[in-house]
Amino acid sequence: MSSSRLPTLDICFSPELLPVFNLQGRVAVVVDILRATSSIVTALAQGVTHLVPFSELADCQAMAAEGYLTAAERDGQQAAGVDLGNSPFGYLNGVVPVRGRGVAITTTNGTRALHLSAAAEEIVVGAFLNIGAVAEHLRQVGKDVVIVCAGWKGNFCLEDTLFGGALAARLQADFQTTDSDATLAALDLWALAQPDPAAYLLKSSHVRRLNYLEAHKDMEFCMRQDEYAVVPVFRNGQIT
Ligand code: 3SL
Repeated sequence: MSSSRLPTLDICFSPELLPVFNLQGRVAVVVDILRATSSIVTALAQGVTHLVPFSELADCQAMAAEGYLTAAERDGQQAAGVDLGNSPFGYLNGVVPVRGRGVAITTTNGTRALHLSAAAEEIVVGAFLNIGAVAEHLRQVGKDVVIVCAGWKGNFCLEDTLFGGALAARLQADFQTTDSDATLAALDLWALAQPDPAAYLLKSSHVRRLNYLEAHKDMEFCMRQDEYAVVPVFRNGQIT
């Protein structure tokens, strides 16, 4: 009798829960829909050569001396003394030419989640903008997957969980998605958010935070699916 089994797909709702996950031998899909991973995906799709994620603002700022563009967000706003904030439109509006440049980046939650996923066999950067490309990559790799939601300052958030549900829905035929209550809950949330997930997300705390910061158009952009085919991978300190 064959012992083949489908690879598993689990969801870690917050980086604070990572200690109860074993990432060894697994692919981590790190997601911060609003807005770090959406911006990273956009940056690479617009010709940025690579990004270097930092936890500390000062370390990110110091990379300007090495010829890097610097991108930094704290509490939703662009930090002082850097070239870019955390809006994907920073890579699209042409104000700062980005093609062919390396970017040093630090954000409140997204870059932290990337570093905390270091034990994984591979760390993939996921967003709605590249969800189809990420799904296809995971099918090809065929290993167990943990979706790591960046959340907000350690808390659960709706937008990253919605992404987890959307990715699980796309992979249901190829992955075991019914063993984990977290995955089941995310699938249910994704179903509940239909037919208009962006409209559903209007109730989330981070969208209210971004509305206050007049970044509503960022939210609408970050909820677009399959805009880009890039599959960014974080290895050896760089996202390429
Ligand atoms: O925390 C983060 O990593 C950011 O994505 C937050 S914000 O969307 O820029 O406010």
